[in-house]
Amino acid sequence: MARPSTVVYALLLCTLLTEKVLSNKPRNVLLLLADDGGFEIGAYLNKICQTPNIDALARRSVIFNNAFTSVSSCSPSRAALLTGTPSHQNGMYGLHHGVHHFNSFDNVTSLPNLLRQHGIKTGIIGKKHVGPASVYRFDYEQTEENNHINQVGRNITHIKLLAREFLAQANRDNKPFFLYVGFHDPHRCGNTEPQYGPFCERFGSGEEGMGLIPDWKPWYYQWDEVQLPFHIQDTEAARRDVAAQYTTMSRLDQGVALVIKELEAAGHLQDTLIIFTSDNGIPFPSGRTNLYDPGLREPLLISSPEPAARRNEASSALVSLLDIMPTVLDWFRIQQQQEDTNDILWHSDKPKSLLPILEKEPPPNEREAVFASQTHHEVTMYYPMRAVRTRRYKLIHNLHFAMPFPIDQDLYVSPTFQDLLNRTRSKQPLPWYKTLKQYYYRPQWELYDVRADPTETNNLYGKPSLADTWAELSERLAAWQRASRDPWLCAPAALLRRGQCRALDNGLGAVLDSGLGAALDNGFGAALDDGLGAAIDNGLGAALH
Ligand SMILES: *[C@@H]1O[C@H](CO)[C@@H](O)[C@H](O)[C@H]1NC(C)=O
Ligand SMILES: *[C@@H]1O[C@H](CO)[C@@H](O)[C@H](O)[C@H]1NC(C)=O
Ligand SMILES: *[C@@H]1O[C@H](CO)[C@@H](O)[C@H](O)[C@H]1NC(C)=O
Ligand SMILES: [Ca+2]
Repeated sequence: MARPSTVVYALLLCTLLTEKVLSNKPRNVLLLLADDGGFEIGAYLNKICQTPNIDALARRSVIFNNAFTSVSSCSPSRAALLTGTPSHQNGMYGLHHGVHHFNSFDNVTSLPNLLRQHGIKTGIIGKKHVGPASVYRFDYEQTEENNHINQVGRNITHIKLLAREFLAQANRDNKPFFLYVGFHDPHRCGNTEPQYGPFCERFGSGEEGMGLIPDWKPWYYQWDEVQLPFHIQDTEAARRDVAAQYTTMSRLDQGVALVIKELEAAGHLQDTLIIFTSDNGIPFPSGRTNLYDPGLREPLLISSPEPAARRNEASSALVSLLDIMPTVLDWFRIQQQQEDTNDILWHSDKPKSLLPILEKEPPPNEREAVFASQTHHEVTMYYPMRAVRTRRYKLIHNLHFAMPFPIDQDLYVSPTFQDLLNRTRSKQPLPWYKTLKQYYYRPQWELYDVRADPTETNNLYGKPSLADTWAELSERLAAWQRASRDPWLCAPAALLRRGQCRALDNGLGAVLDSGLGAALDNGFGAALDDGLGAAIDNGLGAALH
């Protein structure tokens, strides 16, 4: 009788030991970041744009259907992703490069700095677009700071060779690694290098004067066959723009395959967590720089090599790119010290590790929420907005709503936006879901039932039946702003001083004794709409010619 149980115990012991050994084996992370990438992906049900390699990654991943960036702008989104904090908390209020010159605060803790302290080798290839250098230091950096952005961000042959170099170094150093590949595709380039087409879709195509990227086989599309998102006007000019974007997606897609192949060749496909996502929405109206869903919603694929990991399964959990940092730390089993605050936050309103979702789909929860904070894109584009989104509702607070919504240079010169301007000026038919006037002038509060109204066209703010919903969401948004130390907490009705909102008596709100945005007045949106109509027609043409 003793023998079988001894065997059982021995087996158990063995299993426990193996598990212990396995759990101590090196684990790595590969983060693949698209630039302005959206859902032009087969795995996300685009039937026209061909992305066989991202689709193959999706078959080994959990496919997140409700992932959102916390800010729809390049540098702020990257800073948020690398710190787990919204842009208003880490100080990256807008773009980092050139005259925009935004940086995070010097005292911010970033993912690469934290990982390095724990003996993990960190590398970045491609677009970095954040600073200061001391806050975002990687051991290995091949970025726009020491290369031409097209070489490290779009030349996938070059990117492949750099990934090979980094992985060889990590193997030689015998260290676990975090490799961040910041593709510049499918970003526009009509503003910077129009000779390559609106999306740089001809860069390296092998056509005369375009150079060659040996590993890229471009896919070309007919303008009349593209799958047009609801927020882009249905015209030939816009469709041709989207067709160019699709061609650029083929370079991103093949680049993803090359980097994963390098990972495999270096012997790390079985011990690396692979994350694929994008920094902000697509560079079209209502996309990038907007807190509407086309600006905030991102593709997110996470592929875990763990035996128990879900594969080729969709998750409907509401997640934020702010969750990436806790996820990576959890993967490396690093405890992050949480800053102590006395603020009461809903448990789900803090960034959280997504690793549990990779094993089991959490039950659908109507209480889940994601948050967004946008302040600038370009330095001239001051248009602060804060938003909270649950599965059912989205509340956007346009803090400086009386100003026209700003347009970035990159979008402005695009064929799609030029077409909107031309048609509006010449009063041609504009098959679009908005008018330019509506696009520029937005009310202070926008409340949408995103389940019933996914295009966010029916603003329910002020509807008596939703008064409680608005009160709850605006309080929850204010609580998140307070917990994340938002300098804009009291705007636009009051001034923030020593943690208190002090009324400005500017007609935008009642006295803010509660210290919460909840006291901001209601019924304001209606008054505003009327007041602005006349000013728009006059001011618009001059400002944008
Ligand atoms: C970090 O720096 C900012 C800006 O100087 C400051 O407001 C903030 O209190 C600092 N945070 C910490 C934790 O020291
Ligand atoms: C891309 O990189 C490869 C390898 O460095 C180089 O041979 C090729 O000329 C580059 N292509 C372009 C278009 O710059
Ligand atoms: C818009 O109009 C300008 C000036 O008439 C013209 O040069 C341009 O090609 C037009 N663009 C589009 C996209 O229609
Ligand atoms: Ca971007």
